[in-house]
Amino acid sequence: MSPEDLLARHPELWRRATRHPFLDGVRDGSLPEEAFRRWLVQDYHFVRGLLPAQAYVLAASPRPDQRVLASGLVGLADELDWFEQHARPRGLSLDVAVHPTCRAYVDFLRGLRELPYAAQMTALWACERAYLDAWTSASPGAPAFREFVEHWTQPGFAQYVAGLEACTGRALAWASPSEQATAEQAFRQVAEYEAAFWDMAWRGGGA
Ligand code: HMH
Repeated sequence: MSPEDLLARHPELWRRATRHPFLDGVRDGSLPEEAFRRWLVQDYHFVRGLLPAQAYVLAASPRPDQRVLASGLVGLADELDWFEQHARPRGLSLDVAVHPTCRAYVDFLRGLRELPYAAQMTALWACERAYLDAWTSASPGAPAFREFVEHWTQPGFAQYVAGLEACTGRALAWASPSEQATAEQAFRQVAEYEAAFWDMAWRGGGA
């Protein structure tokens, strides 16, 4: 089982994770500002949770995977600066309650360290691949949102996702059948959390 096999085996789930009226609104400019602001604040909190979760994956990683995971940690720290810089001119406070949908996703990431390494790596890759595919669907984006579309569609980000995919491919190739099943389950959970995250940003509700 490879990362591409996972995508091919769950096309409908992946579509829901990466296609959404929120993203259509980013593309054509019809996205309500309120939904965008809700997404921005909650995504900041998501990345706040992802960074330490990824640090645990790095701690468990084999030697060939260390560079891509470590570079990703630096990238996530940069991304937090970037979110803070975007929140300020919009008058957005980042000091708000974390939405239950975001909290559940972060709790899942925090729990990854209990899983076999192949499942940890699969989840990290799926999470970033989802953003690459989702924002690509919104490309080039209406002027108001273009900078955000560019952030997750630039070649550097696509290369990072490819790096994670290579690590995931190796981990899955080494994994036992039961570890592979756990990895597939983690993939499905990430896709569900991604779909729920867009719903949360779009409608504001849904726990
Ligand atoms: C919800 N998924 C979500 N937010 C993100 N920033 C990423 C994935 C990619 O880092």
